[in-house]
Order: sequence, then C-alpha cells, then structure tokens
Amino acid sequence: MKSCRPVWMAVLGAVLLAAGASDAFAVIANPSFEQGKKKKKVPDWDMVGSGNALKKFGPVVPTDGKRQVTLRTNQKVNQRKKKAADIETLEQFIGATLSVDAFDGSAYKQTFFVEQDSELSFDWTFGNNVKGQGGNDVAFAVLDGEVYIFAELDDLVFVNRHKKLQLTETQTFTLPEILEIGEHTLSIGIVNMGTGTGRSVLFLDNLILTAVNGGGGAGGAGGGNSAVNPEPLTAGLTMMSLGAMALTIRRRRHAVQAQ
Ligand SMILES: [Ca+2]
Ligand SMILES: [Ca+2]
Repeated sequence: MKSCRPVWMAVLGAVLLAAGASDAFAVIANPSFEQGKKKKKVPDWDMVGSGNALKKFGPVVPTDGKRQVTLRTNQKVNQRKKKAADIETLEQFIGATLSVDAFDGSAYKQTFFVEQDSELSFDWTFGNNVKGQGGNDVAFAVLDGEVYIFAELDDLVFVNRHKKLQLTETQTFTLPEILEIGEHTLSIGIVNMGTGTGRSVLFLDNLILTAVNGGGGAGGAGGGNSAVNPEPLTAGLTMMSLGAMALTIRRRRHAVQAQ
C-alpha cells in the first residue's frame, strides 16, 4: 500500500505538464518514434552507437503509427562502418554496468517525468544473422540504473527472415517495476556478446505508460503514450494521497485558466 507520496513532486509534475513543459520534466516524448526520419537523429531520444528510424523492414512493421527504430551491434569486432559504441561508452551512457562480457552495442535514452505511478511497456523484435556463431547477444532496458535483460539470442525463436536477418515475432515487454511519481531515466539497448562477431538488430516501437493505483492520466502529452485504464479509488488511499490529488487538480485548473 502506498502512503506519503511527496506532494511537491505531484504538484511540480502537474504544473510543468499544464505549462506545456518538455525535455527532462515531461512524460515520454516521441514514444512511438513517429517523429524520426530514416538516417536522421530520432528527436527527443539520445543515442550512442548505431540506430535509426524506419518504416518497415520486411515482416517487421511498426506496431503503432508508421515508424519504428532500430539499434544495431557491429558485424565484426571494431567494424568501422555504422559503428556501434564500445562497451565502456555504452555503460557510461546508460548509467549502469551490464555485467556481461560484451564488446559493443547501441542504446537510446530519455529522461522524463511520471505524473502518476505507472507501468511502462514497449514492443520489440530481435534480428540476427548468425545464430550459434556470433555470441549470445542481449537486449536490455535500464530504468534509473537498474538493468532488465528482456531478450537473449540463444533463447529466441526466429520465425521470419528478411535481408540476411532471421527475425523473431514482435513481442511486448513490460518493466517489472512500477515507475513512481517523479523523474526517471530509461535506456533501451542491445549488445554484442561472445566473440563480438555476428550482427544483431533490435527493432523498437510503441512505448506506453499506463497509470496504476488510481485515476488520472500518466501520459497525455505524447499521443499514444497514455493508454490509461483508471481503477476505482480504494480505501487504501491515504488522506495525504487524496489531498495531493485534489491539490494537483486545483493547480492544473489554475494553470489552464491562466493561459
Ligand atoms: Ca511508431
Ligand atoms: Ca553477436
């Protein structure tokens, strides 16, 4: 049961959202990668290594809208063209140690403000060109320094093939941790394992924040970012939580009226 949420955080989040604030203090920006263009930087996301936005790749089609993004490992160790980041650079970027014997990789990262306790999910597809010889390449998410590995090549079932890549079905990963009200940093990436050979590609789309433990919206500013299913208020909510919610609503109204 939750209690004693920091009231100032709820108020700050509501005020910033109502004011149209973006960057570090917003819900996830460009959550479905619809703003990206092929071979250009994907707006609102930082990246190290190799990756880009694209429409479809053979059987891998966006699960939301018209675009998705990729992240790639190198084809060979120290490959120069479309180079992935070395592991030191990658770990510094994601703010965590992966604890795997990796050579190189790529990742996207964004810092955002969650207005209400929420679940986070996204859709992924894994591609690889040399199963069994190129190492047990791994795909991961990092939330606030905590690493979650959601795909290991050796465990994957490949059902499609396109342009020399074998491809999994598109699947949804939901972080096992609830994102509480406040600022969070999320990275999603892929690393090259084993001998550092063999190319792996991760396709991503459709990040969704879903509010839990009460009504209201977790997203709202990002289009496709707020699949909210409010649950009824329960007796478990403390008076402080109710007070914070009332204050949040009042502040939001004032902010809207002031525009
Ligand atoms: Ca999309
Ligand atoms: Ca590999």
